[in-house]
Amino acid sequence: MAKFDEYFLMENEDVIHYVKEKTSFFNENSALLCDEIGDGNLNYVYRVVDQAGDKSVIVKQAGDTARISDAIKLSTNRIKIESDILILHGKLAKGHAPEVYLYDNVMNCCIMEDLSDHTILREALLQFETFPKLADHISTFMVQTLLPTTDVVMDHQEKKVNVKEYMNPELCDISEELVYTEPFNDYNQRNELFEPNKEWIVAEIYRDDVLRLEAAKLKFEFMNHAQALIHGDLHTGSLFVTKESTKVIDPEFGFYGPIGYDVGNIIANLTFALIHGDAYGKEPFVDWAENTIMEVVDLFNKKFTAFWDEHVTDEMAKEIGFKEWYLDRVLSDSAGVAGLEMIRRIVGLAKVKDITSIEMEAERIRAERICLTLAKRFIKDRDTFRTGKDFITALKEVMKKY
Ligand code: SR1
Ligand code: MG
Repeated sequence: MAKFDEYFLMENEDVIHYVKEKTSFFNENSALLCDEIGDGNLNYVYRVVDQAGDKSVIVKQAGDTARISDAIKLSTNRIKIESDILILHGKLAKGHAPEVYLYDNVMNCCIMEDLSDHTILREALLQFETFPKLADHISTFMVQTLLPTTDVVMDHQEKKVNVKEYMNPELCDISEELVYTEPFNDYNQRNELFEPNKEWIVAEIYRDDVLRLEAAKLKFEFMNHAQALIHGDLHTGSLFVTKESTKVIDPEFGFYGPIGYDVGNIIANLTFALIHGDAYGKEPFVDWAENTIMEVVDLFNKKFTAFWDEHVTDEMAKEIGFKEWYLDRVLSDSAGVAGLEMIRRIVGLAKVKDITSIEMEAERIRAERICLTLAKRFIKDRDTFRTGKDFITALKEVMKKY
């Protein structure tokens, strides 16, 4: 039996042989180097580089447990979902997804374009770098990948086939637990609270009955609203950027869910970057982040409306007022999800560096309290957030309070 006819978790050397055997990307005799470069929670990511030339590829392989914990058992099928969605995103939002060269359902891996001329957005934001085209790019990406996969635009029978195709029960379960449940009750006892904020969080999050009820409503929205094929994990660690280009990676959490899940994740993670900038007194960066959040929401609204007008196919969706009603719901969900993401990244297991890297204790206490207070408003008052200004006004009011 040939080496790659049966699944095993590869080491660096295996990955080099694998790429040579499965592709003609490199010359037969090229001296290749391979490094594990992944810092994600679930998969193993390798970069294979030709030492002589400037060619390189990325190999991503799924293990049967999460990279961060053997206790989290996962189906290796997630790489199929990821590859399929990346290919679809490449078609729907041209230039905003890496090219997939090969998907392998035996080794549960895919080989894709190396984006090493780009940097991970979260890392760049932590250095207070700014990206003038980010809001334009990410709003285009969301509208062009989300709306075409809804019943508004797509043939309804094909859409139902897609809903089945993209069932992603195990990864959805991670989000249902980590985003929608544990931050509110710690029932799996794996939340990690920043000690100086512990009592405050217990009082403000665990003991807020109204908040927990609204989170429960949003949880069932996430599980039961097969609205569009969403990315499912659209945070700043899933974006690769240069000043001129934005590429979206890692759609392994993709499934048919509410559009607001993607929009809300972007809003929340840009807010983390802003709060991090504020903690370090980086005013120009904070101004840029504020404008970017505002533009993301406003451009999303504008492009969503234009795309709808041009592409709507469902006869009832053409009724006067329906588009506005539908978009209002998307925006409420987006605000609600932004709030949930902000709570879970501070209270729950999976944190973000934007907050954990704040070294001065007083600043971290303040940053967490700003995020959590704002998050509660996003969730409880989610029906009042419609424009970029609505989000930024709330943010400024909360920041002033602390
Ligand atoms: C166990 S996975 C933890 C988190 O990492 C992923 O990027 C998702 O955001 C998930 O919730
Ligand atoms: Mg990821």
